Amino acid sequence: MQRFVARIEILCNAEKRCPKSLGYTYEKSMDFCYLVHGQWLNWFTAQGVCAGERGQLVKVDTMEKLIYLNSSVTDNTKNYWTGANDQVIEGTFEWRDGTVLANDNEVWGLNQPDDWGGEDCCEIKPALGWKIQDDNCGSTLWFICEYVVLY
Ligand SMILES: [Ca+2]
Ligand SMILES: [Ca+2]
Repeated sequence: MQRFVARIEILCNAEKRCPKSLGYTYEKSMDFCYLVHGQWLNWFTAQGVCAGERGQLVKVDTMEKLIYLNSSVTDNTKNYWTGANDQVIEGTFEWRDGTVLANDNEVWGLNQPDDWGGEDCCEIKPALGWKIQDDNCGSTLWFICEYVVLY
């Protein structure tokens, strides 16, 4: 019973734990805490910035979350790093938590992923219908961090 009560308290505090002082926004419907960074960084450096904020590059594995993010990322001239990458196994895109982004997930843009010229990191690309594609990890893009509540 003690453990159950503690768990409920932590869940209720998820919003409170979202670091709004760093500029993060909390979206209650998805229990989602995120920040769009307007800095041009390669994927690795961007992931490091997110980790420094106790987060990770954003996980966007549902259309609901992609559409929500697109409504808050209004600059359609920028592409935005997400966490998915196939650096470990070519063609298998994983998020930071080890889950896989299936190649038939509807968040992928048309004809993506295509590994064009060796692309291992995924971005949200407005010019591609606001969907996801793989890009060169060394490209410098804006990026989105997701705060991870550690239970
Ligand atoms: Ca690749
Ligand atoms: Ca691509």
